[in-house]
Amino acid sequence: MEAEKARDRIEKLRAEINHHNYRYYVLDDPEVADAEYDGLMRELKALEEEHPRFLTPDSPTQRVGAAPVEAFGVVEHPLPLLSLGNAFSREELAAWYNRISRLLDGQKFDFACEHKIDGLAVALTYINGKLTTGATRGNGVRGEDITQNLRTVRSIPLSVPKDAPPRFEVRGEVFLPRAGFEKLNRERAKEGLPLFANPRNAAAGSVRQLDPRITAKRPLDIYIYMLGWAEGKATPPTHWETMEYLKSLGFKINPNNRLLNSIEQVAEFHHTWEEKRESLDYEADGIVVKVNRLGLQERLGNVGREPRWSIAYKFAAVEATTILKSIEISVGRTGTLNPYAVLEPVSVGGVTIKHAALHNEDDIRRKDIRIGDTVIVRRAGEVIPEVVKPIKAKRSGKEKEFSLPDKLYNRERKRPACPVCGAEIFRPEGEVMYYCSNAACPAQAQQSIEHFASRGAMDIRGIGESQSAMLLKEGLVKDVSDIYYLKDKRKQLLDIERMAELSVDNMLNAIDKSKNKPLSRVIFALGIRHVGSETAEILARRFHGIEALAKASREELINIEAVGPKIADSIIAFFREAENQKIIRRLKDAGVTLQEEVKTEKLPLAGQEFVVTGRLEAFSRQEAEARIKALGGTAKDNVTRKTNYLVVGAEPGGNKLLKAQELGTGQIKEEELLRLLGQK
Ligand code: 5U1
Repeated sequence: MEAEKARDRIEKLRAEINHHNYRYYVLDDPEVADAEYDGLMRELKALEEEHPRFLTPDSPTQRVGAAPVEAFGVVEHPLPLLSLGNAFSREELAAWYNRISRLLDGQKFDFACEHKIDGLAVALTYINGKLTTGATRGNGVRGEDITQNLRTVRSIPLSVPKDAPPRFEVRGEVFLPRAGFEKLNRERAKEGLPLFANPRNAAAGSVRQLDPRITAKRPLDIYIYMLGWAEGKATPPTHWETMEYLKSLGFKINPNNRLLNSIEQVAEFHHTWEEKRESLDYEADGIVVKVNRLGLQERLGNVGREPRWSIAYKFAAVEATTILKSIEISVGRTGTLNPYAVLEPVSVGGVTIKHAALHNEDDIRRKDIRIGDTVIVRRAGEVIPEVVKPIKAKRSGKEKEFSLPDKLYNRERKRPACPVCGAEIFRPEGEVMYYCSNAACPAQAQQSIEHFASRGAMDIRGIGESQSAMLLKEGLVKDVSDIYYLKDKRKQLLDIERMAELSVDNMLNAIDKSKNKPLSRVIFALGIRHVGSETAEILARRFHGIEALAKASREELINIEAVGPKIADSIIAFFREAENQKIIRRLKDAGVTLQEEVKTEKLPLAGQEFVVTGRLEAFSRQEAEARIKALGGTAKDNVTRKTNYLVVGAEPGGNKLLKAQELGTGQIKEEELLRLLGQK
């Protein structure tokens, strides 16, 4: 066929196939028989083979999967993907509702309710009508680039209509329907391959395949659950209308979603689906409740990494009964002595459980849990399984009560002792945990060192569990800073049994290389309580250096969107500790990156502080803040003397306006902001 004609036919065929894909995979309502669809696909493939220059990545023929990759790239999310707080009971739901009602001054509002699907959260970016990036949630700030894999998911549109916003991102949950999961496991059983424990693991395993052709063979599906951000076109003012809008663009939206107008209806929705959840073709572990109006969502904002305007109201967790064989104690990184249950292995909702949390001694006593008891264990979502309660009716009389000091009684020392270092244990007044009294306890030091060197932190290959233990035992390190002085102890390292010259040199090289890891990694590696990798990134971006972070006031810290009082207090306590100050000094002397160059001076909004209030037309508030930051400015939640501009959108919050008037802060409209951002 001549080129011109072939191109026209290719375009027609693609449009027709995309339409049938949409009918089949999104609406679940096909218009043509399989044979007819296959015929169209065959014709398109043949034409693309004949005219390869007309092949494009968004062609429906490309859903079979691109070539394998060696590793996934990293995608920085322009706006973090938030996680959700949980409610486990009607009371906790009511407490959430009362809290936000108070914050909204008693104003009435609607709720959008959806199933919380147990799958894998992803973000899909569309630019000029085409799917350009698909990424995992990762730590919320950075995810993995799995675009090629997501292209194979038939219900993800590869292109959207021309009238869609020129740039936008949607977020959703990729999952494996139960039927697909069972079929996949049947096939794997036939091939003698290990089976997936549950649909979630199977979905995650399928999406994170380095070979997209394998992903293409898995019957993955998606429901889109929110618009992340959009630019260049106004989008609707409520979540519900946004979902309708996304549906009109071809995205798959869960037909079980409901718009409800009272908290009683929300509870009813939860109750109905808790009873009927087995009838769903996907696994759901609860419902997600969202305040419908986006303006109100913005007013409520986030606390830490969780939005105040949404909550996951979980279904009752999956439970099983088993025998509690013993209670053992592990020593945490902060010296806590953590009791945990050793169980007769049991399958709970498809996952085999051998250990479960027991929290603390008071909890064990309150629940009257005894060694030898038949117990109920519960697994809810991602959290560590826990022992719920004993079944007292099954007792034989031989069960033993547990006491932590008795368990840790050391005959030689004639007192309870830390199971790792033998030091005294203590329980501070008013606290539920026992602690090891030895700040240099190898368990603490060892876990700190392991964490410091781990892949997500300083990524020092060659320092893992056994090497950390060995370095401590030999007295070559006492804390994490000593790692950087090991190069002076090469001879001692070589003297150690099992340390070959090559592995010593590899380790020393890896240590040297790690000095250049970005500041965010160092902050995470320090192991400050409650500071995960995501918070560490945010802190690094905000402070650019350890010294500035160490000097930050509680108020300054709390004002950062991702930092709540718990994290702020933990950061302050960490830097107040003399031992930690010494570690920081030694890291600095060794040349570890503790300061990052601030490049913002040359950026147009450097030194300018913005607060946004109300709804903006061109983009969401979060997106506006991200763009301000990208140009070197800062964006804050509250107006203070330091604020340069209050950006006033539609339905602005009264408090911010009042404060700005009181302080004489400059107020600008969205148009002016667009100009400052160079978009007008
Ligand atoms: N259905 C649904 N799942 N889900 C998960 N909606 C939804 N929303 C989420 C998450 C984490 O987060 C937003 C509320 C921020």
